[in-house]
Amino acid sequence: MKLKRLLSTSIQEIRNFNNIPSDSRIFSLIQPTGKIHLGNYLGAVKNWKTLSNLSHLENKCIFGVADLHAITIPKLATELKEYRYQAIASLLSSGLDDSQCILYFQSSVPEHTELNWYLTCITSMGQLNRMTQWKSKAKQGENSTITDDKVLESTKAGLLCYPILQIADVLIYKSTHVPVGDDQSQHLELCRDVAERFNSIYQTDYFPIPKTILTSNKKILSLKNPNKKMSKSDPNQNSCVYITDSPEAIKMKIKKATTDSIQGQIYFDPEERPGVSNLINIVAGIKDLSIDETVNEMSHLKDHKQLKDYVSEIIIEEFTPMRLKYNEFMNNKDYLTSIVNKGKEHAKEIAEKNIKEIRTKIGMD
Ligand code: AQP
Repeated sequence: MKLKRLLSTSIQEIRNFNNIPSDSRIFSLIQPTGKIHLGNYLGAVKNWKTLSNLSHLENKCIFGVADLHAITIPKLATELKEYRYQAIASLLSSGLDDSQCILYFQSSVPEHTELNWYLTCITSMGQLNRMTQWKSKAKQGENSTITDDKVLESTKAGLLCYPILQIADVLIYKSTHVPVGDDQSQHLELCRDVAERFNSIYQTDYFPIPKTILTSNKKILSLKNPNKKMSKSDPNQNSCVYITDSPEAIKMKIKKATTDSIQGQIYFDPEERPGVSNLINIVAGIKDLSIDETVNEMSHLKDHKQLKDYVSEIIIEEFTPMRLKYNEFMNNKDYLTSIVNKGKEHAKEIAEKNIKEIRTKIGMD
């Protein structure tokens, strides 16, 4: 019954953006673990741009860089510092406008970590153990469990517990909508559960139960292995197209993309033709078309080579202006710092007010 209710209310598809109420709070973060790739862009950031451009949602959106999450896999300090700049430059060059939304670094608002602790105290280890993301990040098998001694010893607590920090990220702003890629759906289900538990324990309706906003092309797959998602940390970097890739690099990566041996007409069939379907999905995402409309537009393409040339051109056209802007932003780090400082002030204003109310709810004031 509960599951049925969650499924029917939790997912809001892209075409309903205009129905999002104007008193909503839209929130999402991206990790500074490298530049933005096609998956991040089509699964999340392009949606962020669309949402913050809607006049009724202007200044209702908070987007930022999840730097506290990035250290669940430790990095050198110099590397992290550069990645944080890269992430904010990527968001700006993808079209986010700091006059329409808050752009900030998560770590600059310590209220996230205070709420993280309150929520850690009401989240069960079993729920964390059932999450699948920590298993792939900790390079453990899909069916591995924290109750296995070997897994327990080799898994850092931060990797197991970061979904709770994600929940605190969302709830500290009393967010109502969270636009993310499909890979984050499980964590958002947990978020709704923990928000409901907090409300129930402290006999309040303080936290809204946030909805997930998914794009229709929810998951962009690896170009080299269309059975897994496109990911920055994939050791085979030909699997991933970044917004900063040169036209030559994009052409090369698409040319080497895994497809199939089916000759003739291009059609969409994720089961039989996962590689080709992934390329169609990419074009659909960039052009904001349905899969049927995209396949129609591609009806003149007769073979894999023509398909790949076509896909390369579409991506190059979309990413070239972004790459040029990205380079400009990275050459002006003072400007990037001024953007996140302004974002921090606005985010803190909301978070400070909310954490005071939360302390009162739990008797910590
Ligand atoms: N392949 C994808 N398809 C659709 N959406 C995706 N997202 C990530 N990969 C895909 C969405 O992008 C947003 C920001 O992601 P993130 O950088 O915070 O974390 P991630 O999901 O861990 O991204 P990566 O590339 O897989 O990073 P690594 O390799 O460092 O772990 C999220 O909304 C995510 O859903």
